Amino acid sequence: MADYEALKTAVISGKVAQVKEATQKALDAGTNPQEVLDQGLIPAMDIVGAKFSCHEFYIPEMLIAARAMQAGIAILKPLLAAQGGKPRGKVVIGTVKGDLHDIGKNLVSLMLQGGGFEVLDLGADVKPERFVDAVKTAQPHFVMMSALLTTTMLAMKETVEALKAAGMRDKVKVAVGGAPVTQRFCDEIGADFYAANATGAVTKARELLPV
Ligand code: B1M
Repeated sequence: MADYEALKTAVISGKVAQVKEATQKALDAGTNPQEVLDQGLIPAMDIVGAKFSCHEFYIPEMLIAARAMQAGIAILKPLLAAQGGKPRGKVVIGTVKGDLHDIGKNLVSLMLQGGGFEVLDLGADVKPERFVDAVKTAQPHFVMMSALLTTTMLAMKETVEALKAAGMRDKVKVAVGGAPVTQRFCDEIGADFYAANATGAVTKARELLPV
């Protein structure tokens, strides 16, 4: 059985070697990689966020925990991506302008690849014009934006406006997500769909793909 408490403690305290060991142990015990992610690595980052909110953690601790989490994700990555197969559709993805949080976006990207999508990942702090250029050149079915800060959510609206101004809005479905993003915000800015998590993003993208 997977020891999620050990895994969470290792992430929270930023112990890379212990995260690798606990992740590998869980897999060796036959645990599904998705479960290791959902019950070990992701909840650990929620605890880190709570500690940051109550000033128990500061930026360095958040960074150290993020690095430890990424060590666990690196082990899960080939297993999560393995379900892939022939590309079903193309996605341009990025974290919006002014926002450096990329762990959630990377997970969405990874799960999309696992779900059979071809993904062009623009990274973090992506300006609206870069999204527009990528939509013009790559001609994806979807452009997906991630934001983790209430302040940077507004860059999602700017990007939708930039797509409209470039005459590209009706050429692509726009999807938004990230902790502060809601369905209501999605509707307000005229995006096509909101997903609360990586699995939701894959499911909705599949539903909307032309057959
Ligand atoms: Co920052 N940070 N951070 N941070 N950080 C938060 C987001 C915060 C909630 C912490 C807190 O106060 N409790 C808070 C935001 C408050 C707010 O705006 N409401 C915050 C703050 C304030 C800041 C700074 C401003 C701190 C400062 O400098 N004073 C600063 C901003 C820097 C910047 O971006 N310009 C900052 C910096 C950082 C680090 C660099 C230290 C680091 C990021 C490292 C990295 O990403 N490479 C960091 C971290 C690690 C966090 C927390 C602790 C964890 C984020 C994370 O990786 N979660 C976070 C607290 C928290 O979220 N609990 C926090 C795990 C990840 C798997 O979840 O990203 O939500 P998440 O992604 C999920 C879903 O949201 C969804 O699917 C993912 C997987 O299921 N999803 C999508 C995400 N994108 C999607 C796109 C889609 C669909 C679904 O498209 C369709």
